[in-house]
Amino acid sequence: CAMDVEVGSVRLPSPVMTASGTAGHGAELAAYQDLSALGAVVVKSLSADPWPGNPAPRVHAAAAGMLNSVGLQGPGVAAWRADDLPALAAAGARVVASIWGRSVDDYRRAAEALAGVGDEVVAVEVNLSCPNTEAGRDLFAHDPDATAEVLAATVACGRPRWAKLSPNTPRVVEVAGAAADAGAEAVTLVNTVMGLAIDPETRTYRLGAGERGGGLSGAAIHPVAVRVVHDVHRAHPGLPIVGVGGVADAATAVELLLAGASAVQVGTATFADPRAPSRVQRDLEHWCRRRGIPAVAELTGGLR
Ligand code: RRO
Repeated sequence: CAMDVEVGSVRLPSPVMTASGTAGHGAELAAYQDLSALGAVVVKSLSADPWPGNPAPRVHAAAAGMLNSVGLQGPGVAAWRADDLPALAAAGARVVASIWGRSVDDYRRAAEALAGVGDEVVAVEVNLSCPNTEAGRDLFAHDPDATAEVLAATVACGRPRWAKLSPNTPRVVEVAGAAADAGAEAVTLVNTVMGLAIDPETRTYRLGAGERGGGLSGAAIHPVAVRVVHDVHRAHPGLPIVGVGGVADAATAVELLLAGASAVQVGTATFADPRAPSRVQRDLEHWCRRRGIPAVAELTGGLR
């Protein structure tokens, strides 16, 4: 089964990549799999400046998924280029740099700081949808105009841009259209679902972010991701989609592909098994081969 896919103008040897936030800022997963064999490695969102993130605890294991309130901790784009990117390049990974900002100007500066980056960076994922910000519910990805403004401000990165959008709004289909109109080559669907966990014994919030809760990921949100990918694909059939949310094996990956995704990202599954991205890739290849499917790309939007 041919495993290569295209996400807009970006050609990848496999549709399976890591999800932002799960592979760290660099080559943390290199000890567990050949990063060059994955479709791409998407690094944790970087801002123009270093950022300390939220107080601990930052993760909580929920019944069917995981809550996180990391709060965008990171070294900033320039330090990442100097300290982390070389190991990814040495591992032969295709890198997707994820960027974020607390203002349009922050996004602009993060994009400018990526200008002239090496060819190993094949795309830039513009994260408009982190639920763990001071802005809380007022995310860029909840508003088509704010989304368009950020995309207009990030051209200077010089790479195809994928807009990472939020499932926490009924306007996600409209926002995806606005992102495409403003220059996004693809959309990554979806970021985490806003959640909250309370400790019954201490009667306190489980996560250090307190009342701001955290983002729910993993098995619990897989059907949410399938729904959003499906609805965006129906409304914007020409817009490439990277599907993410609860991908843990071939079946969960294939669901997102059939719903309209051209590629998928593996996130939460990596915390239980750091080899999850390469395992899903192998599982997907076997799944296709057993069914005589000649090319994984033909699954995209193949829902009957
Ligand atoms: O760092 C985080 O808290 C975080 C980010 Br940037 C994001 O996009 N999604 C998420 O669940 N957590």
